[in-house]
Amino acid sequence: MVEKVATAVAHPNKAVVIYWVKSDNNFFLPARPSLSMTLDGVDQRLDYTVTLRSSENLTRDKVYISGKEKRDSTYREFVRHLDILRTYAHVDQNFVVNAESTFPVGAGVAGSAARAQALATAFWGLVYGYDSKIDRRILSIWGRRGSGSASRSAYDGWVEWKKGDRDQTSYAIQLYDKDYWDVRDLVVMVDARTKKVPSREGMELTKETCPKGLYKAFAGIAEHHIEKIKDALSRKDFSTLGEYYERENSLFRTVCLSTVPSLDYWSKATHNVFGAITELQREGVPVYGGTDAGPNVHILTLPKYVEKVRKSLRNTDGVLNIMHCRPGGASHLIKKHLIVK
Ligand code: 2P0
Repeated sequence: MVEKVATAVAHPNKAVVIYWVKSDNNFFLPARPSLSMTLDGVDQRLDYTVTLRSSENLTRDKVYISGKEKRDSTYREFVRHLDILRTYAHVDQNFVVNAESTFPVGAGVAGSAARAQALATAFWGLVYGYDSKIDRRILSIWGRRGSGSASRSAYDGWVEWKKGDRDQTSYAIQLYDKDYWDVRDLVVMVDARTKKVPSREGMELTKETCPKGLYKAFAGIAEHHIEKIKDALSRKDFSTLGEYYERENSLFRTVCLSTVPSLDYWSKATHNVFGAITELQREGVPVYGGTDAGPNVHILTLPKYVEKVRKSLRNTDGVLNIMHCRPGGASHLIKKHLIVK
């Protein structure tokens, strides 16, 4: 067998309509549809890069992150995802994975989405070749099996993940490309550490313990929120986009707080940042706040307000730094491979 190599880059995404809880834990089918903006950094790239190398002599997969061999949960996640990809593509060889990221994974921006989509895209390149026409629907499905939110990072710009009811019907579609509307996401970092309860575990807890009526209402309203946001996107109506982003965020927080034990992902600094957002809103600045399953805050705003928002947040207690993001690109293959040293 010939040794083959492929490398892909993928970006994280920020949900404005949130994925939280799986209806199927094997296929990673979501209990509600979601909608996101793929992210890239304005001052610093948000790239997750994966090089996949097949080799005749390997008796098992090997995983290197930034050149260091892993045998921990990250390794197990890569192998679990590779096993699924091998089944889809009828491949039975082992791989060396070499991965690196230009941003901290597990701490504020959806690193798992970028990681799983980079692996899915690299796998495509390795199996079908760089000249093949990429089928984004398949990449979305392949990414989803690694991490649900990775289904959305197959595309640039604004993306909707249809929840579907089986493996082949749960995938994302692109609504608008990254150049359609220059919305900015200021990721206000208040804690760079990995989150207390990982999303996957948190979702399971919610599924088991959140009052059924509350979760049902949260799941049931997603479609309506998606329709409202799609309409806002079509008209580039920022205040409606922001309004529904904030509604989603407060419902998500209610669901997390109503989980047992309560999932309070916020820290004192998170509250301070939301206080600063309220102040800015009072001054008429178009800013809307939300979080992922962690304490860092994603502030949506428009380019001309970025400096004002940054300035006011610099004086907010507990703010470590602010990552300035804009709509980012789709996952893609590159020819500059990472080398295992
Ligand atoms: C989202 N999150 O829609 C929401 C917002 C966290 C809060 O998607 O178990 O890392 O790998 O499918 O994709 C985080 O979930 O979880 C997530 P798995 P994932 O972006």
